[in-house]
Amino acid sequence: MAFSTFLTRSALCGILTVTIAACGNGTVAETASAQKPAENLAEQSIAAADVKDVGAPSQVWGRVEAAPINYKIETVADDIDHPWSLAFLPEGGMLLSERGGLLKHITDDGEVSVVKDFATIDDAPVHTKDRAQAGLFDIALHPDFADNRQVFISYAAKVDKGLNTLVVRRFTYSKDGTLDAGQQIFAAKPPRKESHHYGGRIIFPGDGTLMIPHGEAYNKREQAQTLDNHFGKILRVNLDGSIPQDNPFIGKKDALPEIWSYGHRNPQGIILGADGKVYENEHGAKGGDEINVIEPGVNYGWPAVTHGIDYSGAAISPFKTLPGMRQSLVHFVPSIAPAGMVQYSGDAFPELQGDLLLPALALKHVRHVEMKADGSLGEQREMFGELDSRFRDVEISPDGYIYLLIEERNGPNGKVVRAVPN
Ligand SMILES: [Ca+2]
Repeated sequence: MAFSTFLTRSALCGILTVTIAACGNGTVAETASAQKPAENLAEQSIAAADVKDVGAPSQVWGRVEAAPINYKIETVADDIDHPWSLAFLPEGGMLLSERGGLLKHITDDGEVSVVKDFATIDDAPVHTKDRAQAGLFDIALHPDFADNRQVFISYAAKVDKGLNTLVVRRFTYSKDGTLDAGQQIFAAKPPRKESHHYGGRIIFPGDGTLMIPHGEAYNKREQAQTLDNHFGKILRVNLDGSIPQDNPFIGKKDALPEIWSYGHRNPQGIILGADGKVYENEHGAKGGDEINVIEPGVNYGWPAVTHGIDYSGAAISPFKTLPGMRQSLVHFVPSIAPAGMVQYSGDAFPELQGDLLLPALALKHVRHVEMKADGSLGEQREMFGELDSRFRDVEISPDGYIYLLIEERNGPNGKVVRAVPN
């Protein structure tokens, strides 16, 4: 069957050549109070010269206007239980992960089939927990996938004694649609009992390695500041799981050699930018979500430095900056809960070229962040707010269409939709 197509409010707006915000959407209407960026520069009282290695002051962004681009939304697949990640196959079709543990295949015509149930992996079955964050996470096709058919998949795996941990496993995905038994190349240390804050996304940073952000398990935030564990770290390993000899803490006493950067809370989006830098976003607590540029050996501050407060309203730290702890590029107040990130590249929406798109869970939109040629971040807009959905992931297809993974918070009725030019 072909993709079903329906016009959304935004598509109608497109026909009328007006912005989504002018169409009376309740969520976007709240942006009437959006502040302009010039009024939003945070921490102007902090002189960068007074502190070491903090970078420029972090910009704060609140609710913003809707992006005035023209598109229509098409449903790709529905009845998807907590979709988490999507990867486009060179032969057409795509692989999709469901947090509940199923890896699925979707044809270009929208037919869905199960490739593998990760509960059946004998030596490391998937750990899932209703209404928590554990399960099957990211799918990353090897940069030479078309030749070697290797795919890397991250997930929470069961470990002895009721514990679990983030693992990455390397598989071969055959052209006949089967996945081999695979081989585990990474397991975060030590394992945990918690089912929150895994990070979970993985990328190839372009140097023959794999980068693996790992969250601080919610309850282990102090450990994000010590190097003898993997909580609140971005890890970097070779594709066979061995340690790259240029990792920054090799040979340092009491430091794990996989660590690339530290002081992270719950990294969610990570990309290799077109400028060759690694950009990451992470959940703060209340009001502390961040976008960072990731560099080796750098301390990104959590929980000693944060722009957020705890969900209870309690302070987490009195410090928004400290010597030796890098400031984010931007932070979000209120938190948008970014769940991924892409840098747009494609022909379908030339007005988005080179910009960042962040799917947001809590504030139910996709945040469009302008990225300038020098890597600095400019204006922001909200997209797809009229869908009133929790966006788990956003991916760009080879033809430049914007694929959106939408989840139902406590139910199985998620879906994959795509935005195409109107
Ligand atoms: Ca930080």
